Amino acid sequence: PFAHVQQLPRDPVLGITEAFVADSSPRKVNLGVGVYLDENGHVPLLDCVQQAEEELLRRKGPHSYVPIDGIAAFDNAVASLIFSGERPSLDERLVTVQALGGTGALKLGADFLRTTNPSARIWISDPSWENHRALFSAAGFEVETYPYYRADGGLDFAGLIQTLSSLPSGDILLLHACCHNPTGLDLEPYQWAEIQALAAERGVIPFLDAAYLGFADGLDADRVAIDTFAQAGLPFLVSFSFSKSLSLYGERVGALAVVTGGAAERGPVLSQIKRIARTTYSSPPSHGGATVATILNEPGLTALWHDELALMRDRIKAMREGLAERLRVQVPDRDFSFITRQRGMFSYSGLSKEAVEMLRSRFSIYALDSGRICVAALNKANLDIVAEAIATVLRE
Ligand code: PLP
Ligand code: TYF
Repeated sequence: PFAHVQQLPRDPVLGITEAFVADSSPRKVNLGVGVYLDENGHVPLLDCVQQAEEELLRRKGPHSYVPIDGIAAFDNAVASLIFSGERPSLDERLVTVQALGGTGALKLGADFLRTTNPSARIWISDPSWENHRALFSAAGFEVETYPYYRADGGLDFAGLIQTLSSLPSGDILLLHACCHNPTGLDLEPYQWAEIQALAAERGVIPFLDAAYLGFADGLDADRVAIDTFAQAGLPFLVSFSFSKSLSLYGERVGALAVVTGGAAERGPVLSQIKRIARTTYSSPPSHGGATVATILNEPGLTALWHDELALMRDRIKAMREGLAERLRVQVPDRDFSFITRQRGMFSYSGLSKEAVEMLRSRFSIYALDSGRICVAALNKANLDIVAEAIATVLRE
């Protein structure tokens, strides 16, 4: 019955990791996937996570079902994390549900919006995380793009605004809350304000994807986009991921928050999202949610998390500086200062597809075809190797 089934291409990001795993070179470096690695090249187990897990183990709780919309203590703490000081003003019309990572949150949001706005289109940045297009297409949406990255490495804000000015009411605008994937280019506070005002005028629904909160300037500073929309008090959605900020990738823990139009909308919206969850996976897994709830509800563990997040953030910045400095010395005719201005885990390096192929075949260094590299996978041991390899392919 499956003879007619077509072979699909690999995920452009996860496919690179498959090729990396198959490479036998001892010097191989994976700068493809967006995963934070510590100075020793390992995915860290954060102390705050370990302590929370030990506490959960001591409690010897049974593995019962979690409510459809997630662990209440998780949903409550995450709403405060996402909206911080703006939460009290939103609370009576806010819906926050535990989701299976940031991807699961996006999928819940996509399926929900598809039922409420069946004729809407969704607008994503050009370029964006590859899975945005795939996920919203799979949910039945027509996916369009708005200009974002300019060929000169700058941000095409005028193009973004021009597109937004033409959108019909009900269309959805997907924005990266901070640490844009893949470009590392974020909007300035005044630009967020302008987008918010224009989206409100057009009746466009903003959907903020927050997968890297805390990786640019810290949790509070990185909330600028969320705060801007929250202060306006109009409906919008936030998808949140703990994969990177708590290094909980495999636990699949995230959340979808929907700021509805008013208290009367809260119950109906929650019921729709619960229907989607129930018919997709019934209820979320408990371990990741319980771990996060423990960390966020114990001030000592929360403080420890903030420290550990700062260490990850600072290490990434040091790696950016190290890479930019080495390239400046080795390729003096090119400007690499953009590497230190970009934010988050990625650098859109400007490497051509041919250069990326050469990095892979000659040096076993894996980047995305788009030239995106994950600077969070650099460390003191591979920095010289990577910089020299990039300098070599750029000179050819
Ligand atoms: N959104 C963006 C922009 C991402 O880069 C990622 C990366 O993983 C996700 C969402 C998905 O997060 P998760 O891995 O928690 O599903
Ligand atoms: O962009 C990245 O590398 C991360 C990890 O389907 C990722 O966001 C990549 C692809 C994917 C899921 C996660």
